Amino acid sequence: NTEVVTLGEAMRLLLAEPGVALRRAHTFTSSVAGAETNVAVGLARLGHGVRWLSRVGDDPSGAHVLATLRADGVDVSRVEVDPQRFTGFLIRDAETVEYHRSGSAASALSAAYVREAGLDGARLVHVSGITAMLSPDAREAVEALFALARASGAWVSFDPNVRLKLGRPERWRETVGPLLTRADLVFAGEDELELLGQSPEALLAGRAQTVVVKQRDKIARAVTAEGSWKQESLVTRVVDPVGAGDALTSGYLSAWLRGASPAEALRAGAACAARVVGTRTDLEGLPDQRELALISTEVDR
Ligand code: KDG
Repeated sequence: NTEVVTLGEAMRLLLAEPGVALRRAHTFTSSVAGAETNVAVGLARLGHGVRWLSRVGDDPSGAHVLATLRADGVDVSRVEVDPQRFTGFLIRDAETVEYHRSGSAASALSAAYVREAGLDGARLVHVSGITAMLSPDAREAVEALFALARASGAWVSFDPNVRLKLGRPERWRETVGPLLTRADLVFAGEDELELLGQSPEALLAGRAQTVVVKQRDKIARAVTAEGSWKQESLVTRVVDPVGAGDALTSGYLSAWLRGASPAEALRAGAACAARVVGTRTDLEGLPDQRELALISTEVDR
C-alpha cells in the first residue's frame, strides 16, 4: 500500500572515478540520481510503501532508472514512458555537475498526468523545487500534486533544493518561493531560505508545522510550534557529499511517519546523511532499518 508519493525527475548518473577532475575522467560509475528518487529509495529501504511519479524516455537509461528503483521496491507502475523524448542524464565528480536534461521526458510532466496518476491513498507527498523548475508544465504538475494532497488530507513535504544551474535566483524566488509557503514540512538549507527570502519562523507562522534547516555550521535544526531541536552532523568521513540532504529528509520523514519526536527524527536523518556522505553515489549509502539501528548503536558507544 502507498504511504508516500514523490514526484520528480530521475536521471542516469555517470560519476567520475574518485579524485579525478570531471574534464579528465575516463572511467565512470553508472547510477541513478534525482532528489525525489533519492528520498523514495531512502523511505522504501526503511520499510515504507513509496510510489514515484515521473516520466522517462523509451531508452536504455529509462529502463535502467526503472530497474534500479524497482529493485528497491519503489512502485514505478504509474511512470509514463515517452517514446518521443529521452531520459535525462548528468555527469559529475564530487564537485562539478554537467546536466543533460533540457527537453527530457520528465520536463514534460504535466498537471493532467499527476491527476490521472493520483495519490492512491498516500499520507504524505514529497517534492523538491527542482521539479517545479524543469518547465512551466512541470510546475503545474507540482501545483496539481499539492492540490491532490490538500483534497485528500495528505501532508506535503517540500525541499527547495536550489540548483542555480537550473535558473537564476529571481526565477527560483518566483517559481519555488510560493510553493515553499504551502508545504506542511519543509527541509531546506539556511542559504536556500535566505535566497528565497524565508525563515523558519515565517514559515511556521503560515502553513508549515515542521521546518528542518540544514545550517552552515553542519547542524540540522528542526523547528515546530512546540520548540526547536538541534542535531550535530554524524559524518566521520566525506567521500561524496551529494545526496546528503535527501538522505536526511528520508530518515527524518520515516521517523516522523512512525510518530517519533523531532529529536529522534533528526537523529535518524543525520545517520542516513552520514552514510550517504561516506559513499560515492546518491543511493548506495541509504540504510535499511537494520543498518540504521546499527549506526545509532555505534554512535552511542
Ligand atoms: O539532491 C541530490 C540531487 O541534486 C542529485 O541527485 C541530482 O536531482 C538532481 C539534480 O537535479 O541536481
